[in-house]
Amino acid sequence: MSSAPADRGAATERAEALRREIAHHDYRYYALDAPEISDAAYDSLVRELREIEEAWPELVTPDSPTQRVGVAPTATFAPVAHSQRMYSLDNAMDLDELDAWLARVRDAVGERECGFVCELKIDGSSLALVYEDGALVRAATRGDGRTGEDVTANVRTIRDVPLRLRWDASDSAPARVEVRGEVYMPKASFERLNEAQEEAGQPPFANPRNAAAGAVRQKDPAVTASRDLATFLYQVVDVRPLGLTRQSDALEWLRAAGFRVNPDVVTCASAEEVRAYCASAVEKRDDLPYEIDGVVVKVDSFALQEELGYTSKSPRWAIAFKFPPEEKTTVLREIRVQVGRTGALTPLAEFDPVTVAGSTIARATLHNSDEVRRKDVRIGDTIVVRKAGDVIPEVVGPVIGMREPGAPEWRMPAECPSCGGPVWRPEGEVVSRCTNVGCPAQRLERLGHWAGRGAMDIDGMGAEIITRLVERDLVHDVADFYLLDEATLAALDMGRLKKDGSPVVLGPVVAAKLVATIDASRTRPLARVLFGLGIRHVGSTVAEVLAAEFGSLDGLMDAAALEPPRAGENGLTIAAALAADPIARVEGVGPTIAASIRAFFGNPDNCALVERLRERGVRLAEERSEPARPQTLDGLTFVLTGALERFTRDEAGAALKELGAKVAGSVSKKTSFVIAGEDAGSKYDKALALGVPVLGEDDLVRILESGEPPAPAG
Ligand code: 3BD
Repeated sequence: MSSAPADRGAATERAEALRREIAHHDYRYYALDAPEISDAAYDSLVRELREIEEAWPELVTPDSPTQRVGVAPTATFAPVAHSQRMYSLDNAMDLDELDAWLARVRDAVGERECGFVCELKIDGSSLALVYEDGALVRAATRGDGRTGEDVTANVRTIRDVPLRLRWDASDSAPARVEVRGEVYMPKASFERLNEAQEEAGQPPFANPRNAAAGAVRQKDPAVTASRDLATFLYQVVDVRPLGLTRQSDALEWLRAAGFRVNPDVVTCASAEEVRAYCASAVEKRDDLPYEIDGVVVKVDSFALQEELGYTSKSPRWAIAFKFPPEEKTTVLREIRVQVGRTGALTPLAEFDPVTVAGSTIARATLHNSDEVRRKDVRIGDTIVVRKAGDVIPEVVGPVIGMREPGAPEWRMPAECPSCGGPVWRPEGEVVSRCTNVGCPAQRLERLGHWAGRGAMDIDGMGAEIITRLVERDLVHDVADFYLLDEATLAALDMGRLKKDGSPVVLGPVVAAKLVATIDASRTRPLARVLFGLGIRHVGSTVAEVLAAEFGSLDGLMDAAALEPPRAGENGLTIAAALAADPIARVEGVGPTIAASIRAFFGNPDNCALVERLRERGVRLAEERSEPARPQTLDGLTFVLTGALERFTRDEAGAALKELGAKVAGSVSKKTSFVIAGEDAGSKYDKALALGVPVLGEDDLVRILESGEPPAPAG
């Protein structure tokens, strides 16, 4: 029964009162973490408001707490130009680097007093919120710092984001305020989400940061609403109209305006206090309900901030003190040996699950037997684990003092764990291999590789279905995928039973989709076919180069059929032999890869496989088309390194190639330009050493937009 007033005036008044009251309790609960009423009482207020709004739909306002999930799913997010650039932060990787920064600030500030604000560095995703006349009108992601994406509908569903500032428009609320902060997923919510992902057969998120960023970019706001996100705000963009003079005051203003501000913020009067806070913050890490990856130290005074200014990408008045990667101990239970598609045997450490940097890990690759010996890890050892780059699990080493006496050293088995075939480790190589080409584990890996993302991209053809297809003798090699029909797939027994005892089969809907994707894969670009064949040393980059050079599989096979010229014979120098080899002379290929390609096509089984693919309608040549854009970068070789903000390296490489450029994987004297993104590493150093000009992402964008080659160095 609805308790909504029957009179419109009374309904309006009651709805307004309820909204004010609910906003107040939201503030108490989310911003102050000090609720005044029970959850049940709060729910009752919301329910009453909802009933009034149902009875009087014209009384619904956009900032009503009932309207958080308001709009239908969208296909894309509109770009939003940030009113002021969202800068990056420089990192201090240890206390020495922090000291160096503090000293630089001291030099610039001189004798004047200089306080600092230390904030925990929340490991989430940045967000910019715009309020007009007190109401939330826009929420945007950071994007590349200049342009973000409009995620307003999604951010409205985050419960701690106020839909209105805590002032009436008549009060001190300025006409337009922009605030910035971090949206994150609490550790507990992240664990729950990943459990649900697993139950639904979906891949888990690597860490809470990725999960939060993903939740904010959901097509459907209802999904974002279900993800339990939270925020901490740390910046008021235009402080002058508000009369704020320091960061500590800005944080106070944010609190008063109704935002959540991290409670662990401290102001420090001296460099010593900053150092002490940073050194001790590491200890907090495990006890907090959310992930942090460091401390952000900021000069408190806005006047001093302005004096210190900015570098091309970050403020000089702030620094991120990064924690060392978190390390945990656990017990190594097993070293399992995995068989790869080329027969390579990889030892895999399996240990008791531990939570590291926000997610639970239970295994890590040990790469090869040399690595196991070098680390000297033994089954039963207590081991130290961490996440490299905060994503990839890694075994650091054993805690030797806790080793059981007599624990034996680990050895690579002499037989393949999948087929029992002989294991061989060539002289001078680190990798042991199963030498049986018929090895079932290798076959499954080869089939999976062909169907995989970087290769023929047969979406839906996962490990489980492939295993069943092989078991049922329906697929022996990759060409057999192209013989599968809907009826066969629909009836495929998945090896499980339903509750009623009948076998689970793939079914007609999935089967029809799968047949369509298999068919679509017949016309993938040649490079993907080449990569999919799984020729040793032919990764996706080499495959691209080969496809561009030879244009067809036949072209490559013809070149491979030629006996390669040998250095030393007929007085041939190494360079001359290389130049005379049509495969090895291709930039980025070389003699090792050429030999591997010849070995592959020298095997009649592989040639027969190629013929079967041809017969079954797989396109084995490049689709010839005129270049769409003038080839203005012809003759230039680029190397991409570091993380770009606006595209992936693959996308940037493809765009450069469209203009006729070559894209290489490593820096040499032949490199024309290096494009360095964020955290560029050794390639950047090598470019500097060789005097190769280094360009930034902005230069790259200019090149791609104008089609003009960059100006030469100098
Ligand atoms: C936090 C910049 C400044 C306003 C620039 C000084 C780099 C992510 O808790 N302050 C914080 C936090 C992040 C910040 C600033 N204060 N910038 C801050 C930040 N308490 N995480 N960040 N960001 C936010 C970034 N994000 C993605 C890619 C590159 N940079």
